[in-house]
Amino acid sequence: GPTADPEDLRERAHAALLAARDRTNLLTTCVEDTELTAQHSPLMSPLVWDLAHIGNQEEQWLLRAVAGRDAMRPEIDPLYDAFEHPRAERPALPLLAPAEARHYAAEVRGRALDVLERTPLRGTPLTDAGFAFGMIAQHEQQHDETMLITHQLRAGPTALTAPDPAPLEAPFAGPAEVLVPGGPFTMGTSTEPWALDNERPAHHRLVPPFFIDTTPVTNAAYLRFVEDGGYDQERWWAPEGWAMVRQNRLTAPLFWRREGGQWLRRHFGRVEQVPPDEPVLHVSWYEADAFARWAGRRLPSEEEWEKAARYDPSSDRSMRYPWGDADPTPERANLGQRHLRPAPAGSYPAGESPLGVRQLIGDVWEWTSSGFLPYPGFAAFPYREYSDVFFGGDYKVLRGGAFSVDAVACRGTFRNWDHPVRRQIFAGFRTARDVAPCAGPEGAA
Ligand code: AVJ
Ligand code: FE
Repeated sequence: GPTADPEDLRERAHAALLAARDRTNLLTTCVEDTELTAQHSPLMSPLVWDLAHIGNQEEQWLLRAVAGRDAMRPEIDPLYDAFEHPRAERPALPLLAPAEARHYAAEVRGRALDVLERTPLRGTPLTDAGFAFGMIAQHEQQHDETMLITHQLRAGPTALTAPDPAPLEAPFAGPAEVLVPGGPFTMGTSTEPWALDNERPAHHRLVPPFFIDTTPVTNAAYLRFVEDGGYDQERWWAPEGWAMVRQNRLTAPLFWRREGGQWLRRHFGRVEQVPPDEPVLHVSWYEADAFARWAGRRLPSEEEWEKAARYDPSSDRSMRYPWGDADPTPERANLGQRHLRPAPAGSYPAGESPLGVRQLIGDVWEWTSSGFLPYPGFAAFPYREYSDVFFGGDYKVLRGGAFSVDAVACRGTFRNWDHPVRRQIFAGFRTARDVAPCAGPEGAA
């Protein structure tokens, strides 16, 4: 659970930094160096950019901001400033070569661990409870997830392997949806030591009662939408979503194709049948929104999602996770790239919420209906470019993390966001409805 003991937090920060670097090393050594500098997709940076950017952010925050050191290589800062160069242009920059990037990141890390050992973890906002160290471990893990997306987009045989999640022992037999009672709940946090600025502060929200799916929407369910002509019918789509479908001639989620009467998908370098029981993956917000409308339902709002994930009716309070305040474990959630895919819908009974909602944490990011906005009382910290500059833009909020997300960067309060057209991220969704049934064309439950 959360702790205020600085020595425990120092130990946690140390472990989180080492775990992030192990993952970074795996993602950047499992392919040849020539693959690190290649552009695998115009949507992504070359892997070697992420690697040096990880080191550069760590240098800026842990060596310069926390420890007051001078820049090691001031001339490279602009190359690794995400706002200076769009991803598509990064391969053409005079980037550090793979060996140099590794050396730079390792040198920064050696010094950062030294800073972690010597820094009192109370007294300044940046170092209180080890915040800056936790923030940098989360930042590295976020870029590790970004690099995992690049691996999924990369052509050729996969360079990564992991065991598949366990199959369901029996088909999930619980109810399809769960009623979340109306009333106030506490959204966001003011106590989670490493929560990022956009998760703060804790505040009350009044949420009317609603129904939410017990599990994420499966490939089998999504396929019914596809086969019902969902991508041919304007009526299910938001106007911008319909334009996206027409312009790009979309017929199914990213990486899917139909062949010989079967639906196949390319998943980490292998072609496989679309697994019917797995949560749907690689859909844009527009596709999630259209599916929900076709089903006579809607996406949950961000506050509905968080209430479903954190509210405990028996104690009338918000917990850190659906299962309580304890940290994630492999029994509770599919996180941390232990698997390279989501587990079948209905998995992880040990991770369910008090109301019985499953897989809110891990497996697939879940699109919500909400735009990315600050909470009342928001204060940008420690830099405006993490969250503040994105508020009110063309972004939708995603919640809950995915198999690709490390536990250090995943909480009941954690907020992710992306453009509603994005499909390469590890995103799926679940649906919701008002208690008074929506008058959907297919008829609500
Ligand atoms: C929170 C995932 C949207 O990757 O763009 C990484 C995280 N911010 N470096 C992103 C982030 C700065 C961010 N997301
Ligand atoms: Fe970054």
